[in-house]
Amino acid sequence: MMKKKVMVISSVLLCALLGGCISQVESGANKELEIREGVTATYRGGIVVDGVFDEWEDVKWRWVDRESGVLDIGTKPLAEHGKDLWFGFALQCDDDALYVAVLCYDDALSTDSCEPGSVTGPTWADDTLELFIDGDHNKAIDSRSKERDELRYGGEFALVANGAACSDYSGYPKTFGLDGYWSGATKVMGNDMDGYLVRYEVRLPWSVMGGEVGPNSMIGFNISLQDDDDGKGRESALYWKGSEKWPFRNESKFGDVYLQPKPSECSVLGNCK
Ligand SMILES: [Ca+2]
Ligand SMILES: [Ca+2]
Ligand SMILES: [Ca+2]
Ligand SMILES: [Ca+2]
Repeated sequence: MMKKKVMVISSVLLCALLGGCISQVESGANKELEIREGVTATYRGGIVVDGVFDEWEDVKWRWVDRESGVLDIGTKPLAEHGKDLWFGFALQCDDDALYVAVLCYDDALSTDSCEPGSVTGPTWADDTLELFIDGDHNKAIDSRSKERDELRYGGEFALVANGAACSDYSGYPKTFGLDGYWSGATKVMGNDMDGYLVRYEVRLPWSVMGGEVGPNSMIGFNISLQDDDDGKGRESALYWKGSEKWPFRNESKFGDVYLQPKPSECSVLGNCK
């Protein structure tokens, strides 16, 4: 019952926030199909990374809550009332980059551990979006081996609700906002319903995935929200997919994402989905 309630709330909020209803709200019944078939990042030009979701109204959103997602077993369970934390996300791409839009509902906003504008710091200790890329799609069991050889194909890219960032656990540390590397924007909205909505919009160019992927290829992808509700460290970490232990480093449990080519090139390539 609680899950249904959350889904209804999320649909209503999106209608209000985006100025139009996002039609394809993912339900638990579709989850198995999604896992089997993977996810497509649809091709779209002209995405502006500004925390405004004009470009995300007609794409498929996926929803993750305490029932459908995976909790990092090293963190506290989310509260049962359903208002602790949940999020939705969508993926698009163009010739140069993967774009991620995230809408997160959280009952208590906390960003005390990272200074706005910083590009290295304990981002996991705040309300933070984390994106994980397996750019060579080899599904490594431990992407954080001390040799760091997996990280040149991606790794972790974290963006705090206040705009602080960290990519120290990727192959591209301290590159947030630099030309040719990754970027992102956030918007925190109101405390209606006794909570907050945070929009995250992130651009991850192929260069931070090793430079060998792009439209018409597959990557491994995962996403999490860290939830700090009372300052200092986080309480919970909720993932789209993953192993319960170390979901941030086991690529074999990530989701599969197909990067759609420009539609006009599909007939030439012959294998577009
Ligand atoms: Ca935008
Ligand atoms: Ca919370
Ligand atoms: Ca929080
Ligand atoms: Ca904190």
